[in-house]
This record gives sequence, structure tokens and C-alpha cells, in this order.
Amino acid sequence: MRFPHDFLFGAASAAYQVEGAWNEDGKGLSNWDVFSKIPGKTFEGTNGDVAVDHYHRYKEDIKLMAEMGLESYRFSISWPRIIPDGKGVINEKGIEFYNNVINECLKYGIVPFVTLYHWDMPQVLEEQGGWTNKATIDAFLKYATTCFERFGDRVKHWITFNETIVFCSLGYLAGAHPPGIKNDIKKYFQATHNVFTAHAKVVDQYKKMKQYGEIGITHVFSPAFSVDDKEENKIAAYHANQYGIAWYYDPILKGKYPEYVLKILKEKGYIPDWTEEELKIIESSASKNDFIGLNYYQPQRVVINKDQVNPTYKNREDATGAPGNISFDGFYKTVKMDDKRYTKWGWEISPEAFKDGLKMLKQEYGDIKIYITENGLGDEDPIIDGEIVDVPRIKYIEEHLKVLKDAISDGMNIKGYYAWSAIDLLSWLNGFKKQYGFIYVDHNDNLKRKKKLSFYWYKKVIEERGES
Ligand code: BGP
Repeated sequence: MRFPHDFLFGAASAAYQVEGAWNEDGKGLSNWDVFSKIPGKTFEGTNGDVAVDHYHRYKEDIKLMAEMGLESYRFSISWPRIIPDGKGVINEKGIEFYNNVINECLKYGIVPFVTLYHWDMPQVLEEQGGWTNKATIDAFLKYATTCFERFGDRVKHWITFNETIVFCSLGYLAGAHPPGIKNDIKKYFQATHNVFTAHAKVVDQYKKMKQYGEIGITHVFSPAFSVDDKEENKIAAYHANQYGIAWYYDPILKGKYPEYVLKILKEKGYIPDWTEEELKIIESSASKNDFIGLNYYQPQRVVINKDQVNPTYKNREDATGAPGNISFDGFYKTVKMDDKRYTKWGWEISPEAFKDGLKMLKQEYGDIKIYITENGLGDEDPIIDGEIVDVPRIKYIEEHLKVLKDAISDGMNIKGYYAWSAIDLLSWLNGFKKQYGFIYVDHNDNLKRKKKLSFYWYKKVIEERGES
């Protein structure tokens, strides 16, 4: 079987991780520009000041993507490049840069798939409370509207937010992302609600503007499974899925929060400060979402947590920065299993869990339109005789594409796959050591680009539409 003709083979990136040019052409300071310079916050003090210099080399990079046969490029817009202080004047130089990137993609027939918020927010807004401040919702609406007005004639695929669970949990529970706050559960839930409200308002606005494209949100997809058949562990996995999936997917796809989580939040006093009007817009905009984006890297293996009583953020000890591995309420914990495969960073490799997770999703939310907006292998790529032979990445992507092919032939409405990442880039917490790209960037030789083995392999996959 081949992938259907309208299935998009893509690859992704995010502004802060590739662009660099952090203080050029009128760009405002972002929360990440500030946070990454606090000693000890990032791997060996790496930051996105230069990143892989995509800001100056986008032409070369997009040309390489075209050569690879890429059908779509998912990238994000840096909010502080467009509106430096978050609320006021538009920076025309910023608009010009993204116009260039979009036009360059279109020149080669590459479909631009644009994320509005991939974690870099104007620092001014962060200082005023970031996503816990309701004023940020309106500022975001203004920014999104500007992007629709300026780019919407050519961009027909929009993602509002990337991985709300990650920037909210790492920002307000783990203290590992801006604003670096630890274990503030009230703020965590408040931030998530404000983001859902902002998303709903932006979707509504997009539809009002009648641009006839599509809009959705990207969520972490890290389904939780019990390690065994014990009832208590199954309950723990259910609980984990309620917090990690239902809390995020329900407001978007069902227009309301899950009762199970609401009940606990009520008991513990964590219900966010919300208005009837906000709840109404979340409800009414749900049916206007055109798709949901899933970022799948790994599942969670869950057991009941017997010894922990105090609510606190807890990541799996052996894994670094694994998205979705939160068990801040102490009810469950995620564990490593001896019979599973793991990356060098302790992230489980499991196409099987991807398959089971997609089935769960279909059962719960029906026939929704899905894009896989991220999936890939973080590795230290082997170099042999000057060639980057990233065979493990090829194997990883191949296995996950196979799952998608089966899911599509089972009737799931999956419309595209975006490998993370198009090009090697900055990993938020793991620096440049952890690579994901099809294109290698040599940090010892003026950021020179080089095609990896996976580049040629993905090109062939696209040409043959995944036929095997
Ligand atoms: C996702 C993010 C990406 C990217 C990826 C890999 O959570 O959306 O921006 O960073 O994870 O993560 P890492 O770089 O931590 O390995």
C-alpha cells in the first residue's frame, strides 16, 4: 500500500531552535533569550542566540528540503520578531523575514505549515505573568490576527500552540522552562486554561476572517499504559491519561473539561479562575477546529505511587526532559521497563504503543482529522569516514510510518507526517548534542550543512509514497 496522494510528507522546526539572530532587525527579547542565560538552566549553557543560523541561511536550508522532496515544512513564527513588546507596534522586518521563508517554500511547492506559539514569548509579557495573566490572551489574539492578515493569503495551515502540557508543566511545575516556577499547581492549571481560551478565541477569529485554510492545535501524545494487569496500576494509568490527555484534548475536541479531573481540582482547590464567557467560547469553538496535531515520541509506563503523599512535580528519574512524564499529584509514577527499548536520553522507543494510543484516541474522540506534527529520534549520530550514517533514525521513522500506514488503512483520518526535525537544531534542554535532523550542521566548521543517510532515505520514501 502507498500513502494516499493527499498525505503530506513533512519535517518540522521551531523558531528559537533554528533561527538565531536573537537581537537582529528589530526583534524583541523573548522569554527564552533571557531564561537560557540563567546559569545552570540549559545544557552547558547552550542557547538560541545563533542556533543554526536559519535566519540568514533559510534559502540554503529550504533548497535542501526541496532537494529531499519535502512536501511540507512545519516551522514556527517568533512572536517577539513580529510584535517586539507583545502588544504594540508591528516590526516590518520580522514580517519580511517570514514572507521570505513562506515564499521560498512556495517557490519549490513546499506547503508551509505554521505554528504561532512554539514557546518563545515576548519577555515583557512573561514579566507580567505570561500565560497566568489573562491580558496575554488578548495580546496573543492580536498577534495571531496580524499573522493571518499578513501571511494568510499564502499560509493555509495553522497551528495555534505547540505542546501546552510541556511549556506549562515545565514552566510552572518543574521550573525547567520559563518562567522557571516550581510546583505551583494552581498556576499550572490557570496557565493551561488561559491557553485553551486563547486557542478558542484565535480559532473563532480565523473562521470569521474567512481565509479558507485550516486551523488546529498540536498536543503531546504520550499515552499512559499500566505496566501490568494489576487493578491499582490500571487505575493509575487511567488517572495519568485523564491528566495528560483528557485535560488537553477534551476542551479542544469536546468543548469542555473532563469531569474526573474537575472533581479532583475542586476538592484540592485548584480550579482555575475562569468566567462563563471563557467556558462558552471554549465550548463553541470546539467544532471549528479543523484538525489535531499529535507529537508522539514515547508512551508512559505507569504504576501506582504508594510512597508519595505530597503533590510535587516528578519526572522519571532516568529520563531527561521527557514530555508528558508528569505525576505531580503523587498518584502515579512513570517507570522504565526492562523489556523495552530506550534512546540514549532514556526515551522509550515504541511504535507498538503509538499504534495502541491511536486506537485509544479514535475510541475516545471518533474520526478526527490528524496530523502527526512531530516524531523522531534524538541521537548522537554516528559519523563514519565523514558520512553521517544515522541508521537508528531511519529505523525509528520507518517503524512509526508503518504504524500510520496501518492506521490509515484501518480508516483513520491521518493527513500528514512531520519528522522532527528537518535539520539539526538546538534541543531546549539538551543543547546541540542531541540530533534529530535529516540535515547535519557542523558546529566545528562554520555551521556547514551536510546531508545525512536519512536524507536520501526519506527522499526515496517520499518519491515512492512509502510503498514497501
Ligand atoms: C518537543 C518539542 C520540540 C523538540 C522535541 C524534542 O517536545 O515540541 O521543540 O524539542 O520535543 O525534544 P528534545 O529536544 O528535548 O529532545
